[in-house]
Amino acid sequence: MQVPAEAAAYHSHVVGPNQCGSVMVQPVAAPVAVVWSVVGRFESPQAYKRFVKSCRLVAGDGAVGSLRQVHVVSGLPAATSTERLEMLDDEHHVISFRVVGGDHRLVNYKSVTSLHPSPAGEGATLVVESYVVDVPPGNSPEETCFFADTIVRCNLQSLAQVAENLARRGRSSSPP
Ligand code: A8S
Repeated sequence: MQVPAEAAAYHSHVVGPNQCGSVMVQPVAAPVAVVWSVVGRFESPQAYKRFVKSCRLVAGDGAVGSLRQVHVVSGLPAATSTERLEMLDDEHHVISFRVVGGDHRLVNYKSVTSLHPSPAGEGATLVVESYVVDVPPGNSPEETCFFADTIVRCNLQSLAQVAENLARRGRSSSPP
């Protein structure tokens, strides 16, 4: 799916010689404000990220520069990840974090997620997520991106489900 023009500026990463990256777009049948209520909370990635078991802030109060420690579910080649909030724009609905530690292979992973009103119609959103990451020794760029793409794709689908459920609940409980 095509990246909306207004999203391009947020997702033009510099990809170094030993890095890889990609951009993904996820349509969501829920308004931007509802999707943002799920995505825009740095301290609660477990609200939609399937592989996150738990998370707590280890520095800061949720503003830019805060650090979170994520514990990953078992079965993955990782247990924890320490992540720094790089950008949080409540007005334009953009959030970005960088992986600064942990016991996994996605070194220097940096991601940006932005929300855009969908041209498909009122109350729908396009979520654009991009990342860059170092290619670890022993892996190819293709393998590295395949691994990260799989996780991000899964997170985006889960985000769509969570936001769509919230939007449905909101509609049914609002007065006629
Ligand atoms: C995100 C995106 C990714 C998270 C990856 C790609 C990760 O949390 C998992 C397994 C790993 O091996 C790396 O938006 C890491 O969270 C699920 C721990 C970083």
